[in-house]
This record gives sequence, structure tokens and C-alpha cells, in this order.
Amino acid sequence: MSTQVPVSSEVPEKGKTGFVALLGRPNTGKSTLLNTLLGCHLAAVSNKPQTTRKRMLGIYNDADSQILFLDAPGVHCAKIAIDEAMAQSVDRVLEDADLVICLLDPTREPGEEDHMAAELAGLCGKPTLLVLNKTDLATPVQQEASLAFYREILPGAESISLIATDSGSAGHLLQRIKELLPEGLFLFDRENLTDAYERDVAAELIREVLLEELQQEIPHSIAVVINFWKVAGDRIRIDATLTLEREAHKGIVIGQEGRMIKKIKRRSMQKISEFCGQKVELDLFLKILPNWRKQKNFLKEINLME
Ligand SMILES: Nc1nc2c(ncn2[C@@H]2O[C@H](COP(=O)(O)OP(=O)(O)OP(=O)(O)O)[C@@H](O)[C@H]2O)c(=O)[nH]1
Ligand SMILES: [Mg+2]
Repeated sequence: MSTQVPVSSEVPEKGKTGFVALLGRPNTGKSTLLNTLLGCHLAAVSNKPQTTRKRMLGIYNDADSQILFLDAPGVHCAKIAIDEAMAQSVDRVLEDADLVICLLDPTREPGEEDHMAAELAGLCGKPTLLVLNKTDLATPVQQEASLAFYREILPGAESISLIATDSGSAGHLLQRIKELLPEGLFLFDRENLTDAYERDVAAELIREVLLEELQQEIPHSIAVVINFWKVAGDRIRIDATLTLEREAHKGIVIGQEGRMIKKIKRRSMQKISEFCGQKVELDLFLKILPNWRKQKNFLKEINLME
């Protein structure tokens, strides 16, 4: 599957290439930027922090480059096992990176999480580009304050301003990234968009709907696992389990006369169908596992932790 422009097979499979880490505190717009760069809704996005829970590779291809963008969870303080798992994922992404894009959100005053993100960028020793996002929302004073905060920890780091939702703006960033990356052989076929299975992307798209439809902590306390995936004729049959932490949340997720769960199902089918380019039939099952976010064994079972 690909949304990339088809490229002639005569084009050599080498050019500007490398892994580019998307680093930043939660909600800075990392996944939004990934989707805009790829021209495809691959990664879950929401206005709630801690949307991304694990690494997602997005492969950008054009005539003379293959850029391997690694979206990471937002950098935040680890309190429970799932936070540790997310921090582990950030570490892996930084290990793999040839270049680090450190995304800044100047609409929020810089704080501890920004400090952690900047320190991680500095400690990994990789070339780092400060990317000031949400410049459509932030005042010049806010933008200056945000950059000054990061430059205390990363002195001299080059910066670029951006609106991650705007493809023209992201295109300028892409040009600079290409200049900074080395020449090399491409690791992936040009038609590949990611190394994730479609079913893992589908689970993320269901989570995106949960984050959009459910309030406060509830969507954060739900794990989505695809239990069954079968292509049958012109459609994909999918069963997914939503693991909740509390019995009391069940009624909220189901809603009055089942209205909420029906909406979650309908919207999820629409998103998955758009991504896969096929009709989708989805059944959702609810399960309760108290405090699953604190249980390392369960996190390993659902591939959130190594
Ligand atoms: N106005 C505006 N909104 C943006 C921009 N970039 C991202 N957003 C919004 O910011 C919110 C967070 O975006 P995400 O892409 O989910 O942020 P993230 O950094 O991936 O967040 P985590 O996965 O939690 O770390 C969403 O509501 C986006 O629509 C931007 O440049 N301008
Ligand atoms: Mg994200």
C-alpha cells in the first residue's frame, strides 16, 4: 500500500536516506507531522497528550530519497509500567536515528517534559533540528520563549518554524532534512509505507476514535488488540478487544442503549476502510483487566513493552 507518487523502476534504489526520529513532549504534533509528510493518515492523532504509545515507522519516498521517519511516544515522567514502556520506545527510536527532529509546541509554556526531551536529544549525540511547530497558534513571544528554553540545553541547534498540519510548510522541512541526510542504499521497497502490520495500524485508528469520543482518563485506560483479521472477498473481517481497567467504565464505553459503542464501531470501520482501501466489518469486544497499565506481563503480551 502506498500514497507515494509512483517512481520509474529505472531510478536507482539509492539516494538521500536515513532514520529521522520525531522527538518531543506529548501533544507537540509529532504524529500530525508524520501523517502530513507521508500524505496519509498512518499514525493516531488527538488533542489529548500521550496518544502515541509505541514507535511507528513511516517511509517517505520520492525520486531521489527514502526518509525513514520514526514517530515516538511523547517524552514524559515515568510513573507506572506503561510510561516505562513508552520511554523504552523513545530510547529505541533515538538509538536508530541518524537525525533527530525535536518538535517544540510554543503554545504551552516550556516545562519539565521539554527539559527531558531536550536533554534526550543532547545525550543521544545525533544531529538535531529544533522544529518550532504550531506557529499558526503561537505568538512571536511564545515562539521566542520556547526556542530560548531549548537552546539553553542545545546551544547553537538549528531551528525551523512549521505548521505540521500544512503540507507546504512540512515540504520546507523535508528539503532541509534531505540536505542533512547522507547518501545511501534504500532499505525498503518504494511501495512500502511502514513496517507495521495493517492490523497494528487499525488498532491505533480504533484508539484514535476512543480518544476522540471518550472523555478524560477513560481512553487512556483502554488497550486495543486485534484478535481476528481475515480478508474475505472484497472486505476485511476484524474482531478487536478493548481492555478496560474498571468495570465502571463499561457502561460509559457502551453508552445509553449502546449508542457510544455503535458510534465507536462505525467511525473505526470508516477510518480502517480509508486506510486499507477496502470495506471493513468490525466487531468490538470488551474485557476488564484491573490496572493493566501497571502490569509488565500484559504490556509485553500486547507488544507495548520489550
Ligand atoms: N493548529 C495546529 N494544530 C496542530 C499542529 N500540529 C499538531 N496540531 C494538533 O495538536 C494535537 C496533537 O497532535 P499529535 O500529532 O497527536 O501530537 P503528538 O506529539 O504526536 O502527541 P503524543 O502522541 O501524545 O506524543 C492535535 O490536536 C493536532 O491536530 C499545528 O501545526 N497547528
Ligand atoms: Mg503521537
